[in-house]
Amino acid sequence: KLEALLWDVDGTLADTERDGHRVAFNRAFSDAGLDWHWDVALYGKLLSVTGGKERIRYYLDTFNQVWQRPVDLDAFIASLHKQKSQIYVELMAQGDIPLRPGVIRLINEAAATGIRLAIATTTTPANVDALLEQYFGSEGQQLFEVIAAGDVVANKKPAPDIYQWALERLGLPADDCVALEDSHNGLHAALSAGIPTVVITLNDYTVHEDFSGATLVVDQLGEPDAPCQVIQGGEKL
Ligand code: XBP
Ligand code: MG
Repeated sequence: KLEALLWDVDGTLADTERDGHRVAFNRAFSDAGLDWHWDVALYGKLLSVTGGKERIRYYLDTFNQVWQRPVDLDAFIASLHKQKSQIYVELMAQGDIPLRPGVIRLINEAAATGIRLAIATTTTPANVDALLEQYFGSEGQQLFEVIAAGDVVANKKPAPDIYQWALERLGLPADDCVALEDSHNGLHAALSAGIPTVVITLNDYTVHEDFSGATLVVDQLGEPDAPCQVIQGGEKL
């Protein structure tokens, strides 16, 4: 029996990356007097590493080796990322980051039938709070019983840690749950934790990734007047 849905945030609950996280990173760079700019194409490559602080480090290691690093690079990245997170929260509150189609409907339907809801994401907890506040108001925090986010685990997706953390707090075995994901990294994390996974491909950055192992792949969650298209799987449902 399906007991709980575990939601990824970035790309799954909302269209956060290109006009949200990417814009916030670039503004933080400019605020810090850096001449770095992550265009849409470069950001696609950087998305192979999850987590904002980890992504900045990956950018320096791979795409900007000439930049003169400060002695305490960890502290520098942490403060840059703090500024980025503040900007992201502002963008969310301005309504610049839209939810994916069908998300509200599925969340409400699940809650109405007693299916428990959780979040499992690599993003910063404050970003999740801002999203819940923006789209669900004061009820957002109650809607999701467990919010697993950011640095609560040492290893981010594609490691299974964040899903294992969420399962422990829900007190459920993996096969009583379904994870909802939009990326190969996210799918890998959920499957490594043993959770059957539905992938929603409505993300230009991840649509061409390998989703083998997913229970079901659909283009979007859909609405009654605009149903989803099944891309892969579904036989087991
Ligand atoms: C999403 C991410 C996140 C955000 C940045 O991956 O990689 O790291 O891009 O968030 P997923 P922070 O959807 O698989 O969870 O800057 O807050 O770390
Ligand atoms: Mg995602």
